[in-house]
Amino acid sequence: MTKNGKPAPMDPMKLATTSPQQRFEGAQTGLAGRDARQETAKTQDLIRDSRDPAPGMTNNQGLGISDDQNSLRAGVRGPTLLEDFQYREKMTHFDHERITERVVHARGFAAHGVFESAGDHSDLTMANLFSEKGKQTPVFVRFSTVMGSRGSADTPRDVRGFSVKFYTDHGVWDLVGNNMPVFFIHDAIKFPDLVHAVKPEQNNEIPQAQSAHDTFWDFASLTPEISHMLMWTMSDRAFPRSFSTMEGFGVHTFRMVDAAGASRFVKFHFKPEKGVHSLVWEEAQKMMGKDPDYNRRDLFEAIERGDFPKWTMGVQVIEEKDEFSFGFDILDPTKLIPEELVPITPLGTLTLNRNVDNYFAETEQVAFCLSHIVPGIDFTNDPLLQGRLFSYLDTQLRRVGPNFAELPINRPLNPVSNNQREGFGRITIDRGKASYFPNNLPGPDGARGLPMQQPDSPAAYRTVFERVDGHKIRARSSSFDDHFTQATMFWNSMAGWEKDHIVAAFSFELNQCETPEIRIAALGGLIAKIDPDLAARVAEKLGIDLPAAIEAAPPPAFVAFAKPDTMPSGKRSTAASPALSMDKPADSILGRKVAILIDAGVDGTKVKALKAALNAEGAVVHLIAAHGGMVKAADGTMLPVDKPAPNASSVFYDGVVVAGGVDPAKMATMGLVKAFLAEAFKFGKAIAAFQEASPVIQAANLPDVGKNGAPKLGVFIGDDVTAAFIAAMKTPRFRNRNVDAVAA
Ligand code: HDE
Repeated sequence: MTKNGKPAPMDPMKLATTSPQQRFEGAQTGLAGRDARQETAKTQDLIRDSRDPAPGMTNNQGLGISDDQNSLRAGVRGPTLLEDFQYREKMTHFDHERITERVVHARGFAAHGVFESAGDHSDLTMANLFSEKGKQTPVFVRFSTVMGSRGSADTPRDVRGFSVKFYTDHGVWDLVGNNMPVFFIHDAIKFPDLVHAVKPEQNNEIPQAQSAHDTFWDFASLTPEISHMLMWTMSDRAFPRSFSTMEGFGVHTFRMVDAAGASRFVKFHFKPEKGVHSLVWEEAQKMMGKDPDYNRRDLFEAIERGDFPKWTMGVQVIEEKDEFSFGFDILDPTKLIPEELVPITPLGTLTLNRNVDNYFAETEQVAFCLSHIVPGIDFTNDPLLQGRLFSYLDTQLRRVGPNFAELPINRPLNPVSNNQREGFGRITIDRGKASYFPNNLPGPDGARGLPMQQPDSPAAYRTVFERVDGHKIRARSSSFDDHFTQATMFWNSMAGWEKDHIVAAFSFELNQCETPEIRIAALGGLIAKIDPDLAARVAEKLGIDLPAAIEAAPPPAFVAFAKPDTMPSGKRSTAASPALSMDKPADSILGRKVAILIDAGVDGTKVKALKAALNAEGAVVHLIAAHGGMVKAADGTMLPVDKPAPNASSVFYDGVVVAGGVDPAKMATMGLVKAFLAEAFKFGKAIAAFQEASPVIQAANLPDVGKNGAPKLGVFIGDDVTAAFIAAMKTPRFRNRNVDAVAA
């Protein structure tokens, strides 16, 4: 351990000169007697190697630096000398600091954690991380937006990446998923088109991180397979309240394989402990300006204060005999399997418990590849999955370089041994003469012929034995030709307010398009085929005649489908799947944020009691005043202000309490306070006020809220509002307010 209590970093020289086997064995020694959590902490440290910083400044060659503030000059007012190797090393290193940003998912945020198996799942898979109850496997999880560049905001309307790197005993497994269970397209060959369409337009690089523009909707209106995914991206799922309140999905159908070689189809799921909650669009828009780092800050702070985000990881299991019984093709990535049809089998818990030490070294350099797989998991012939298998390795070779797997964040914890050699930035010092297989020369330790293939090892990978035959053909299976059934199912599964938000989203997006024909094509060619009510409501907001739009819509782009001999049997169903709706109350207020508005002369005892009660429930409480520093309470105690009002914003909080001050009438005249309350009301949040602060609520003019608040509307005024307020915070939003009347 170092002085500050952090585990001592590994010695870089030791890392370079010890073999992976030695490193691995080193990691295993001294573990006896420790509990599983310590063991995971230890393995997490292996992912954490860094240079031990020396107290004295040196250059990259270890040369001591006497003055880092002045360049070497010819005379104090003269030119800088070319001889200044110290300046040149520092500046050229700086000039090379950036690596290319990811072509999609450029903006990301990640944390370390652990997966703990809930039991022995060897009946399903031989993947060793699921082999026994309590078994812990270190993980690194990166969340991301898709469209925006690295410097964009956290809360645009977009899909969120949910990538999990499991450092298993049998190698690294990357499950590179999203927060939505389906995708825009069937075939990876269309991915560059999709991404070009949604990214900023090529003539002017506008707009950033938005799908609300001509090129995206032009592409979408000609691509009917997109319709189900559009329903997800037009819903509030597209701006999660927190990374810890969003679901994760593997999207494709994968396989799990047991030790006997038997395989089953699976869909991976992560269910958040805190429930699924999202922002609303106006809130998300405001946040992009007020705190573009909202989601990443929330995750970082939660982990720092020990509120570790958790998900239950599970799988939907489909026996091979049931492959064709769903009415859609389970290899089609635009389809989900309703949880009501195939419930989720829980496998264990994913917990994030440690922030990165260095964003670049870890979050930026982490290289996820769908092809990083472990024994017990296998791929299917989903054409999107097959295409991704190629793209991820290719992109990491370009972005991070051929030795990306040697970086601490990407290295497996178990030994690596093969004949791959050299390339930019090679860290391993490969010893001995032979770098080929087979060989019969002695290696560094005298043994001959290493490394050997491992035909009998349970740690060695074997692809599932599957017979595949067919014509060489550029065509899609006819079992992929149903584009609308599940889009309609999604619409049917939504609560009234969720439908309202989807209508508003389609309308907003299409009204942003500059070319009228694109609006007509999307409405008549796509939305009209999902649901007539949805289409009529969007048509009204666009000011377009629906029957005329249906008439005028261009045909979709040509796609070759095979003749319908591969159609699975089973009934297509648009019946609602309740699991898709977010209209559910929360079990707790863990991690929820509350603003308490205070002014000089406030009842400090009541404020402290309320804060303590909220903290006890796991909520985060900020005291907000007109200024920073301290506020003097009525009893003379000083209350520290967490945020001055101009730096805070109602949209950052899930609930607000007006505690008031000696002069509520003064507070009632403050525009910032009124705006704070109006926004909280508009976005359906719980609101409360101490009795003495009721004039402030009156002055905010919240529709239908009388003198004593309006409990049904989620507004409470009284001497003790604590219990009512906490209960109200579990209602994600109060939808019964007349929000159209609120100017916010
Ligand atoms: Fe990706 N995707 N993708 N994608 N994807 C990338 O890899 C790609 C797809 C996803 O946190 C890239 O390292 C193709 C589906 C996530 O670092 C790239 C296709 C799903 C991340 C790439 C897809 C995803 C990526 C860009 C169509 C959900 C962020 C940078 C066949 C199941 C990973 C990189 C991270 C990143 C290609 C479609 C999720 C270019 C070709 C479907 C979460 O390789």
